[in-house]
Amino acid sequence: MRTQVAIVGAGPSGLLLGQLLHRAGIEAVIIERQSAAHVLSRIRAGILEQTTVDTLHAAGVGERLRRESIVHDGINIVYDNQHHHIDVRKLTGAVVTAYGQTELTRDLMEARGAADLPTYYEVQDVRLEGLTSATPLVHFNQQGEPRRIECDYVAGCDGFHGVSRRSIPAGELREFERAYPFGWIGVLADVPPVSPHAVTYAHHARGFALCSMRSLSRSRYYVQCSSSDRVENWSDDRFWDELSRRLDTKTAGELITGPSIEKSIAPLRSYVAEPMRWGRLFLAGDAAHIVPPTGAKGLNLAVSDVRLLAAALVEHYRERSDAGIESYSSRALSRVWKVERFAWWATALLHTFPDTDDFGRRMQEAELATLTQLESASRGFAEHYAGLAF
Ligand code: RFL
Ligand code: PHB
Repeated sequence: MRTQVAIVGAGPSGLLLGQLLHRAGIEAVIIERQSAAHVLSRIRAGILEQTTVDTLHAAGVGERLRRESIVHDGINIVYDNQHHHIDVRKLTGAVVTAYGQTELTRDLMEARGAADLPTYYEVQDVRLEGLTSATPLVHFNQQGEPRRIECDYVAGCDGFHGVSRRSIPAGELREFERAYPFGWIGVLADVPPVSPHAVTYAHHARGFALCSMRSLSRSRYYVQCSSSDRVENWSDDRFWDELSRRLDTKTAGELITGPSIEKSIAPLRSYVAEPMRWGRLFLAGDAAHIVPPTGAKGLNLAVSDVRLLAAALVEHYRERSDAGIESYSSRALSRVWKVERFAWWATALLHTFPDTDDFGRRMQEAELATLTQLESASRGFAEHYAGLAF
């Protein structure tokens, strides 16, 4: 088959790119390694920046988001048994929105289905060819049948473990990485969130903890755990007990617990691949970069890449100008690195590191006090949390 843009991966990056291209009259085919049900079963992000929300509205998929999301004026920071509020709206004029990645993905899948756009799920053996030629090819198998897409461009939206980034020769790619000596164990439960009007980030000697939500009756909680830990080691009782110990007494007293409906461990990593374009292959979202989830930035960064990429492709097809294509990688990376810095800094601020000495611990406490007591520091945090301008 032939199309203009072949998109590898039907996560939020690939589906949003498909939707933006469709609205601009550009043809795209999406291929995805997993089933649609599997993609929808992955519990991940929950917090959207204003520009992400605006992009979803502009893409015509904002209706349910408008109805069901929860708008937050700010966030809470807990340490030393004290509860602080950073009023993001007052400090920046912007709000943040709680809406699950699962719901956003479902909205995009439904829009794609309603427009009858081609998506191939459960594909295998994806191979990219001719990426520096005028006619790249994407080979794959579906139900044992070999298939091939001829296209003008390939969008690698296939996440950190995808095939796209690995299709760039090693000598052409520079990789930057930082692994952290811990992960997060997350629990989803049908209980009302302990703080429905703001996500709560807690720093504690026992480790970081986070209280978030998917709706007014569904909560998402995380606690820092060892990177070699296993879900089987965490009964629901152990999880709720550990979470309570890391919160301030008042918040812990208000916590409503219940049976988990999902429990998983995520490793924490910072990673950037440069450049984000090689010939006619573009990388977008987690295929090009990973941030630790502390700043709630991964999905938002994926959306900002896709916005830039869609605009570059529209410029190419409508105006016959490749200026956007030529500058895609450098423009995307300039935003990526600032967000990487914020996520790395927030991770260092809020977690307990196994090898930190007494001096390091005092520095962390002083930094938390500065952040919550000095308005210029709170404002800097709020500006990053609400999302950097394009
Ligand atoms: P995805 O979501 O990984 O989707 C990639 C898709 O590509 C498919 N794929 C292939 N398809 C075809 N052929 C191949 N060879 C393929 N290889 C892979 C995969 O099956 C998959 O469907 O990447 P995408 O679209 O770039 O989206 C990125 C986001 O998913 C990610 O950045 C966020 O979830 C990160 N994140 C958060 N981001 C936020 O903005 N706010 C948050 O609050 C937030 N919380 C989180 C997070 C990530 C977490 N985990 C699990 C790492 C919380 C957690 C715990
Ligand atoms: C989430 O709701 O899953 C979530 C919220 C804030 C974060 C990370 C994850 O920083």
